[in-house]
Amino acid sequence: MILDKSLIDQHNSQGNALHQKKYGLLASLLQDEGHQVNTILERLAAFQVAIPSWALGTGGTRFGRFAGGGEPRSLEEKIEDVGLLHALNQSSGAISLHIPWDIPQNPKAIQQLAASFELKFDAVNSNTFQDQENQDYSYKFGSLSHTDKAVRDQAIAHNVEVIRHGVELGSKSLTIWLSDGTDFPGQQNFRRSFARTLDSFEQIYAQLPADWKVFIEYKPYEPHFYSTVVADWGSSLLFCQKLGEKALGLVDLGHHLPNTNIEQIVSRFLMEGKLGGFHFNDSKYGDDDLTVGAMRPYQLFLIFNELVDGMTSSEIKNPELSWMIDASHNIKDPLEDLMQSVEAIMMAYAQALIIDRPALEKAQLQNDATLAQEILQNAYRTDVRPLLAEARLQAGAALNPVAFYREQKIRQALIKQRGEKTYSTGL
Ligand code: AOS
Ligand code: ZN
Ligand code: ZN
Ligand code: ZN
Repeated sequence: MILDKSLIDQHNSQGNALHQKKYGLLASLLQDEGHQVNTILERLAAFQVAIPSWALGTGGTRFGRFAGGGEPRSLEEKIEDVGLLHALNQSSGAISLHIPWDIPQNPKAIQQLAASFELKFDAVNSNTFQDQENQDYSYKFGSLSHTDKAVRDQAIAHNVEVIRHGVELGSKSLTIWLSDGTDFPGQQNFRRSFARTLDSFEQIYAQLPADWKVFIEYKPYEPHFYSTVVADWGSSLLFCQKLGEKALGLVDLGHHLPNTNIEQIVSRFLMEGKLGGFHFNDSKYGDDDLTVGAMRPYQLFLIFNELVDGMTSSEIKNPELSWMIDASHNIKDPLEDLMQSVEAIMMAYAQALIIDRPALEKAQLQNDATLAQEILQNAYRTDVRPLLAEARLQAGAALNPVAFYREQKIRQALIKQRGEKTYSTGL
């Protein structure tokens, strides 16, 4: 589905008077506070969040899945959906693929299609958490950590194949989320599982092209309920440190036990130059994979506070980050959900950009906890949405992407084109 840009212009001119009122007020307040509004707008415009191919269809749970209608039926249609998102917000200029769900049959054509929407390929994801057809060995008892070398070799070969697909498309990184773990105490020896996994990681690492990175994602439980090999940021960092400079940690916001201080983890990774990127989502209980900002927007802001501090401090030497969403749920229109997620991420970023950092540092040195909180919350409680809207307006995107999407009845058009009962591959 190709969007007629003049429809966006029409939408924008209808909303422009109200927007200018809100934006003018905010811009002048920020200016008075000493912020360079144009610099903030430039940074927002440059910020791009990758969309996961598996979030374009409705997800599901082990209890069922409800098809949303008009879901993409192929890799091409997934790219078209992300292209549509990007046209609406100009902030979703990348897609993160998953192998084997997204094997490109004709990589050249796929690359051209993505380029026609100005999309790049972010990290490619491997999958050894499911058994695939025509596969020799099962991953029931693990993959890269398996006790049997033949199973490990098969999982290593899969990851190498994923790198090969990524190279064909111009991706520069591999994300490994290793589901391996145990369900019962005593089932495996922790130390030996770690050693076998490290050996497998090393073999994959050896196959990375010179300009590639590998992201090691951690998760404390699920699908296994007693232990996970890469359970936490400590394990991820350990693997990364042993592997070398191309190996970096990946923080999925849903992969922490309740009330974990994620912003401090982010700070630690940055301090070591070992933060690779994010899987943004939100949750109340566990790996809920809900819309970013739906539950804990303040936590997201505190994470961005660390990120902006890390990106602007000369003491931090961390490679450029991969900003990705990882979402999956049953009830929303996936495209609307992703627009909301991108907006929430941008909001947290914008709020972190307007923190009065010199004043915060001073308050910290003086141990003035009250003032430090005032400074953080002053930024957090600023409604920065007009800034995001202005950045979109200047980039030719829609002032209000969700409203535009509904006005234009885009989902209805997709259903007409693709059918009511479509199932996109994914979780
Ligand atoms: C699983 O819980 C992880 O979050 C993965 O990053 C991700 O959901 C998966 O790789 C998508 O297939
Ligand atoms: Zn994830
Ligand atoms: Zn998650
Ligand atoms: Zn997850």
